[in-house]
Amino acid sequence: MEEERTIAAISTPIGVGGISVIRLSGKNALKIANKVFNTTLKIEKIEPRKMYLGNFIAQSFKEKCMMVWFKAPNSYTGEDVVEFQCHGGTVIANGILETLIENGAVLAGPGEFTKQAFVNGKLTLDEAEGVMDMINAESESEVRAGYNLMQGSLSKEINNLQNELTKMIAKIEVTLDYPENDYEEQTASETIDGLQHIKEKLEHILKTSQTGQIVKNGSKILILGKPNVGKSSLLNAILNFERAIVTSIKGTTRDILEETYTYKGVKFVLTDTAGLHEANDVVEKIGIEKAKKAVNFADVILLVIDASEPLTQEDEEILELVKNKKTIVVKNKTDLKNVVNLNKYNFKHIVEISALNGQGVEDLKNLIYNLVIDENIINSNLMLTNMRHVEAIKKALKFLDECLKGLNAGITLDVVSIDLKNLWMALGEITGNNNNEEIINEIFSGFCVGK
Ligand SMILES: Nc1nc2c(ncn2[C@@H]2O[C@H](COP(=O)(O)OP(=O)(O)O)[C@@H](O)[C@H]2O)c(=O)[nH]1
Ligand SMILES: [Mg+2]
Repeated sequence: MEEERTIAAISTPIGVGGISVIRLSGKNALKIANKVFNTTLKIEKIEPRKMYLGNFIAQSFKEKCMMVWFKAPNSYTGEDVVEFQCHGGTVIANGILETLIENGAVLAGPGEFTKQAFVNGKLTLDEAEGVMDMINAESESEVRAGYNLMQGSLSKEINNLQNELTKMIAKIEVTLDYPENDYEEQTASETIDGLQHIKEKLEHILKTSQTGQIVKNGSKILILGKPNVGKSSLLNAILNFERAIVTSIKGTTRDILEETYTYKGVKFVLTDTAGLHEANDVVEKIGIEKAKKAVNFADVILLVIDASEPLTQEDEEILELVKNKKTIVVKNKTDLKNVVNLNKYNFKHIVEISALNGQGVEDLKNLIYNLVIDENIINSNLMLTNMRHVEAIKKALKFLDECLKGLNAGITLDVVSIDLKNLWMALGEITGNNNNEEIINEIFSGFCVGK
């Protein structure tokens, strides 16, 4: 029977380590544990949230380990949960898991503990996604964003907006269904004001998604320039290790080279390219074509020029290629001379560095960060990092605009009410709260129509 299902899985990475954790969740968690785990206390005496030392009797070995019971509903999943902390080791953890399955548990599917938490109302959908984001985070800013999501920063906001809508819809429905009662009517202008307020909130949330996407996927930084200006040297200087081969021979970097680094807790994906020039070598030519294409996907372009020499035609062509992109012109080799003249160009960001001795590289990293990251957003507790949420908010805004358009054109509230419900549902997609029944309940509880 579905409700009897008790799931089990190893919750720590498989491998050799100090400890492994095996988790059981479901109605029979304690019953199953009791069959395989011996401790000095009888099962009836075991208290929740206390650690017990005992012997786990696996099929082919015994293991001295700890057990803890989280009593429903006060557990991660909302069901009875039992966790075993055993010695870390593939055979031990697998043996314990197999024994649990042998004794009535079933193997948990991916994310099933968290899914169960959602089903039991412990987490909203977006909060569950926050848990996953934290686990998969590759930078500190991603961890912070995941934590905020998990803590309900988005779901609280969305719930508030849904509640505002619920009240509007309820008032409209009451006015329509019980016209003989003189309840205070929801007017069109009231609805417009209410919707404007929701629109502002949603647009404000949506605005955070640009920074959010960078936090989630990393910011793409592309190094461009003619051969031998020091592109690969710059990549190495930014990464702080010798990743790319640097020589004085033109065409040393023939393909695209991609590496990540973090700065102030944000992930950056840095790409070194083959120098842009007329190449005869086929491999180098392909590298150059790739570099030109990459221009379109970069968040910031670092255009490297050799400060110790006047600009050449090759430089000028590349400057032309990126003039409408978010570009930082990097004047390299300033340890030699600084003779290059950029007066006839209108670049806003010009940084002088020496990739050889590292001078100016920190300032450059800071400038890159400031160009892609809005600190107000990254430090606030609400930032959209998940495309599913972005799409749901865009969808909601579409319905909202439909409502406003209708209302401004004088369409009656009963017709508009359909789009209002669609808007409510689109918001509910974010949290998993899109059960229409709630609106119905609200109508009757909030307004007490009588009889
Ligand atoms: N003096 C000086 N030489 C540099 C600097 N950066 C790079 N170089 C030299 O310029 C040459 C080409 O460098 P590389 O990074 O391979 O250039 P790329 O072809 O643009 O990738 C090498 O001999 C480097 O040592 C710098 O800041 N100062
Ligand atoms: Mg190179």
